[in-house]
Amino acid sequence: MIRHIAFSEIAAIAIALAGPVRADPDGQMIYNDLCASCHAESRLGGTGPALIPESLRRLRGDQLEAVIANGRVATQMPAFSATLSETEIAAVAAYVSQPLDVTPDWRKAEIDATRDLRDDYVAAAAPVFTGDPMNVTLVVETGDHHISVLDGDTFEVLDRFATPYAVHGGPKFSPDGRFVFVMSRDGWVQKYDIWSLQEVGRVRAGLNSRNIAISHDGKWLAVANYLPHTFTILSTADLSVVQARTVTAVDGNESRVSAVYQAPQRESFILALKDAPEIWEIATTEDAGPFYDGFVHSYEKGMEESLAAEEGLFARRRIKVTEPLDDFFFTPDYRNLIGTNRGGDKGVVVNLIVGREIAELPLPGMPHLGSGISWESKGRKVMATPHLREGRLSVIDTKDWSLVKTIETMGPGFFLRSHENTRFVWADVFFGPHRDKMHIIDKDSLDIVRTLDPAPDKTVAHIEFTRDGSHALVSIWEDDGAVIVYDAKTLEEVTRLPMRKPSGKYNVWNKITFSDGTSH
Ligand code: DHE
Repeated sequence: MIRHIAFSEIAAIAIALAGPVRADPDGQMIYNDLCASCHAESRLGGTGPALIPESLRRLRGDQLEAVIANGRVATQMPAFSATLSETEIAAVAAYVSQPLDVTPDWRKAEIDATRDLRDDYVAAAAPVFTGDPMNVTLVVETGDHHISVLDGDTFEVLDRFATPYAVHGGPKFSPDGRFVFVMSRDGWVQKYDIWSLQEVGRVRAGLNSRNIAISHDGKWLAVANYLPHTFTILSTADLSVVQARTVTAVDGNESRVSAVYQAPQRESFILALKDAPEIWEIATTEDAGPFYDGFVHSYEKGMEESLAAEEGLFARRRIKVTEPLDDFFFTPDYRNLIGTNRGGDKGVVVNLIVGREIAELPLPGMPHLGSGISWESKGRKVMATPHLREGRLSVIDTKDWSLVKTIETMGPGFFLRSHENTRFVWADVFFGPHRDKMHIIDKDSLDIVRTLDPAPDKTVAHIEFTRDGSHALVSIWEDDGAVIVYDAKTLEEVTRLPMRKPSGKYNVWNKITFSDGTSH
């Protein structure tokens, strides 16, 4: 007699023939066992950085797996290749790449709870070093998350202090040049006293942040956040939270903030909204009236009510644009900004006084307007921007917005710098086979007059000048890197200071005076 075999029996036989079943490794379980003690079970970071897609996006291809397998030099991150199999590493990588189920609240209470003011901080009555405090230059060393404080005359390292993990963007100085504020991609803001050479404290103002800006009077610090969709305003005095404001566009949807800038003459902050065709201006003065006159006309009919101007300190003004704009360059008078669209193929000029777009420029190849600088060239004010996807610099007349010249370079660059006391503009070649080159451009002829080759096969990038413009400091952007000091006139090397993957460098005087030739 033939017996009918049930499907479950067939499945059982098939499994038995195939041998023992291997369950897929559980990434979350491994994470909780091995990673959570440093990165927190919430994945929002602890002694280690946050492990969420917003902060991991910069690791491309299999870089995330490679970090888990091999660890990170000069950090507490160990190598797990001996403990975990390749599939287990892949499972952990997949787990931390998933968005959080719920974005935690990160408002005043949560932020204030992270505020950590140093007990051992003593405010010095005068600088504790003999050099010129206005000629101090900070070097961000991303190799081991430190900042070196350099005397700009002797190039002596006055102090080297630990920063939060992954500092990004320019540190911001108080208007008197005494304090500096530094921000990390995980949203930590650190306050450091240059006179005392001591950290004052830190606070976590966002979960994933972009940059910071200080108000014209030095009282407030704005933090642009991707996560949550807020900008945070801190008191610079004690890092307490004044506001953590959700960024809600006219259509009711929330937006990330891709950057915040100080507009000193306007006594305001300008916010670039990543996901909405709006720019926000936030007053940093009680007397916010004049900024808000006459802007409602630039909005579509029927929206006036939701756009009604706010008044007083931190009043918001919305400026409507055709599409979301990122990465701003400001003219030195802060009347106009140039932003780029998502496609990265054009620049849009927005006049901040009338609150609308006034011109469009063809800028294909992803202009990096945030690195744009301006200078006087043959009697006219020009600005130049590198392009992240093309080996060229676009030079634009800031009066009529015409393209003055396209300077062909040896590859796409990231940063530009000049100074009022030099004839030259320095431009790096950040990407591609010529990343070890540095172009020197004549401010008037707009020709490349020299190409430096200071460290063959190494990335050479980002430039800063001393206060008087006599020397230019350039990073060899490598783990065993250096800052090279050049005589800005002869273009000869003066000295080389060993540093751990130095990135940006920031001179106190050039920054607080908005020196011509620095990006803001
Ligand atoms: Fe930056 C400044 C945005 C990737 C190093 N970067 C800025 C600013 C913005 C910005 C909006 C101006 C803020 C300020 O200084 O207040 N950066 C972006 C991006 O959107 C981009 C392309 C992608 C991202 O992941 O955020 C990006 N930036 C990088 C890097 O990969 C760099 C080279 C290495 C790093 O540290 O992450 C880098 N960005 C810098 C530096 C500055 C900066 C050093 C300050 C330059 C200055 O001279 O002021």
